[in-house]
Amino acid sequence: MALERTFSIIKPDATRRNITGKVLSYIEAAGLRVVAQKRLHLTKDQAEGFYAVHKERPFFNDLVSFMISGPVVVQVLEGENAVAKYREVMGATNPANAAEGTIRKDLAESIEANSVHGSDAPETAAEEIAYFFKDEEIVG
Ligand code: IDP
Repeated sequence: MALERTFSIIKPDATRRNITGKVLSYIEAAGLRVVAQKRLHLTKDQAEGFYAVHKERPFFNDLVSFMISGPVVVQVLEGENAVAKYREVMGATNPANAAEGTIRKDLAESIEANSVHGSDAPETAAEEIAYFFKDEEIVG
């Protein structure tokens, strides 16, 4: 199968607890490679733009506030079936429903502060990667 790329965010609850390396260990154990990575503090505009698809949802304002509450680590992950594989490694949105051994089951704090974001489809992945990275910043 061809290599695929997905977009990941290690969220502020994880940077606050200094467990970005722990999150990364799940990613690498799943056979995904980090081919681009940077730490940044999202602006309100960036966070609102990134989550624009959720702007009518009741949790939108809280989600944006949470995402700008501390630094994040944005990443491009590469591997076979990377989009679906990362969703599997992340686990369900609500850590209470996440499967054993997933990032969210083991590390997340709540349905909002759930430690990681991962693209939900290859098309979304391409858009999300382009939102944060230039082509030359991705080294496969
Ligand atoms: P996903 O991150 O598992 O793809 P989405 O439904 O796309 O889940 O939601 C985006 C993010 O919004 C979640 O990761 C979580 O941080 C937050 N979120 C989703 N549902 C709720 C909720 O019911 N209350 C608070 N925050 C939520």
